[in-house]
Amino acid sequence: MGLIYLRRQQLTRRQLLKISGLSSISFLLGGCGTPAFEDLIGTLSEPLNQKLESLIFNSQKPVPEFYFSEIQPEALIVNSFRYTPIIDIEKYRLIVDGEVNNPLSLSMAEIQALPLTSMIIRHVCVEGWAAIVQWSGVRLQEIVALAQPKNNVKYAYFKSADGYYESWDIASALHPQTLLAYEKNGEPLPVDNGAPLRLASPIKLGYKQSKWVTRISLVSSLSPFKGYWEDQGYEWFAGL
Ligand SMILES: Nc1nc2c(c(=O)[nH]1)N[C@H]1C(S)=C(S)[C@@H](COP(=O)(O)O)O[C@H]1N2
Ligand SMILES: [Mo]
Repeated sequence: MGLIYLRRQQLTRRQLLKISGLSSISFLLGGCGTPAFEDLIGTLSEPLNQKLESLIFNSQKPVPEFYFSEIQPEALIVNSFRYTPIIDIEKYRLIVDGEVNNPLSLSMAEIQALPLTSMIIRHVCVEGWAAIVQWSGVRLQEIVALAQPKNNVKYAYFKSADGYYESWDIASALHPQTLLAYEKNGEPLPVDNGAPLRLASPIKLGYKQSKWVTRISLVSSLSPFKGYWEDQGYEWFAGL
């Protein structure tokens, strides 16, 4: 039994029902103890498959972080290849699909009910600038675990509302400091920096850190389209 399993036990039944798309109303109407209900809770409480779980626990060394006093609030330069998309927060859903047993469609309220992680890291852009930033949000591994990926999952694709796209190796996606952030430097994430939800991680270059993420697809192989900048010749792994 791993940490993921333990941490997921902290979610209340109500949260599990909400996240899995069943309201408490349908739960009441269906009645407690129906096979469907027990199946659902059984599925959601199962540990993450062994391969991905061992990735999380064995090979993921945390990157040292910075002090609060080292944050550089003016240094993060907005870098958008196109326009800033307009996203209606009420209608916004993060879709998680692909090779998973439990596809997800999560509202921001559901995402913000998950455990909050905060980190102070350096963002590095290939164009020659860097910034120490505090990001807060949910660990991507938390969301991946809820989706119950199959054993053959090797990559995560990220689709953004501005047409940007990215792909990551699954080990990097499951790193404990790879977050889906909704706060920057202690404030709600500004729209230009990717609100409502963006990737943030100290292990990858800036162009891997998709802003305005709307869909995560967990897949077993890479398509010829690996990422907006990668498809123009930039390195795919882009590790720091
Ligand atoms: N959707 C989307 N995400 C993106 C980009 C983009 O153009 N669109 N640019 C990337 C690049 S090159 C960098 S350096 C960072 C910049 O993040 P910031 O604009 O919050 O500083 O976002 C990355 N994520
Ligand atoms: Mo960048």
